[in-house]
Amino acid sequence: MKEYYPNIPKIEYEGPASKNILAFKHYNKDEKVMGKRMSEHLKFAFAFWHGMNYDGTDMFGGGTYDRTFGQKESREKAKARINAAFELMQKTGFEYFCFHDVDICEPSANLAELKTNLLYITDYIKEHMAKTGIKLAWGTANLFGAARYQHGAATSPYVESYAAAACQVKNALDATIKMGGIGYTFWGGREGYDTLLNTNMEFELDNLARFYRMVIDYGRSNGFKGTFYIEPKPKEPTMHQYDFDVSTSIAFIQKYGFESDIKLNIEGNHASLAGHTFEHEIRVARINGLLGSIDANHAETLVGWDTDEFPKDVKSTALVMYEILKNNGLQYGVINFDSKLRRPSSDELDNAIGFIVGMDTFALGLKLAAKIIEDGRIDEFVRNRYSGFNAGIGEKIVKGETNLEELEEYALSLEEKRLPSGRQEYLNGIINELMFS
Ligand code: XLS
Ligand code: NI
Ligand code: NI
Repeated sequence: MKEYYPNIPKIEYEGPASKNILAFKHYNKDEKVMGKRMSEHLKFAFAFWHGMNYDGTDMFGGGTYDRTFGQKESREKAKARINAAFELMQKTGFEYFCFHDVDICEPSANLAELKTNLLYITDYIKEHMAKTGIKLAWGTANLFGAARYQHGAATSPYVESYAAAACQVKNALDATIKMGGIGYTFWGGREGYDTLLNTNMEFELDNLARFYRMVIDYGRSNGFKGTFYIEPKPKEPTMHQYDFDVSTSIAFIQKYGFESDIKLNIEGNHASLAGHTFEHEIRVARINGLLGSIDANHAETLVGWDTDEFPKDVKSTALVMYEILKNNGLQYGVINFDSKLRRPSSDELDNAIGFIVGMDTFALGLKLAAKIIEDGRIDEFVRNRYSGFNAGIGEKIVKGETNLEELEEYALSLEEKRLPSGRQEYLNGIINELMFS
């Protein structure tokens, strides 16, 4: 078979001293961290859309990066893209991938063609999966690119758009089931509004829930045992998106009773767009038992939109991996990479390097998170901070054995005193110390 990336060798672990950019310095897949292999902690999934399709186009100009794979727009090009993707995944060591329906096949003039194209290309992908052992993490449908979704898909005021979305999701879910995916993602790119002046929010949300119910029922009755995920994002492309952040999405999941089927797929860049840290969003999902999967792309926070960068901030990945370790791993998902090329990064090596550096950043984060937990000072500090609730009146509060009268009596018996320090300076110092020890 033709080699698409002759300049990219199989990426091996060479250790921290290596100066070879086409090598892992920290991601050593068989190395054990807290009793588990790195590759079990870090189930990396390769995202097709930016990984193989994005060509650098932005609001101000066209593509800068060659995504033709030596072909003209056609089925041959779609197949070449799949060949190239599997070559890149094998060379960089990805064990999973994820896709939008439209990413993996040639452009389709209508829904019927998309269905046919998807059936064809998924047969083709399955051959690659069988040969390489690479697995499907999750699939999804692109319900935001086509003009038919200009007012939304499952929240559109138009039945035609709603039905089209149902058709596309049915076929994308069939494709996911066919390729053995462990998840299916709902990302509501156009599920929201641009102005409340033309929007019946209550009706749109009820309709969205009816949509998800139909998708879940269809999936379950067709053998899908995996997890459905909502991927929260507050805005872009719409002014306000209904899956604003993890808390908002949990309220939706709970209101409509989807707890046993839907969990969250949390993206770092979407967290910052919502005014949160990545670790905050994961914490909220984790403490509510709804952590599903991770979309690991990172924000360039100063620009204020979804840049979908490769992860490069070790402190952030450490705090993310800390949450994941506290969750006993991602029980229902993977860490997908949506590492979009920078528009000026127009060389074929840049894509591979983005993935390598992203994986290394997560490996460093994992090691640092393990150190934080093994060191124990931060966890101990947090435990001690709440120790007043372990005995006496505090314990009675926790057990629900007290009331306002008793608390008033207790409060009135106290002398005003200075409270202990929150010690952020000390705690951040510990992280720096562990990072460089
Ligand atoms: C866009 C989203 C999208 C989802 C999958 O902002 O991140 O790429 O991950 O539809
Ligand atoms: Ni995403
Ligand atoms: Ni995104």
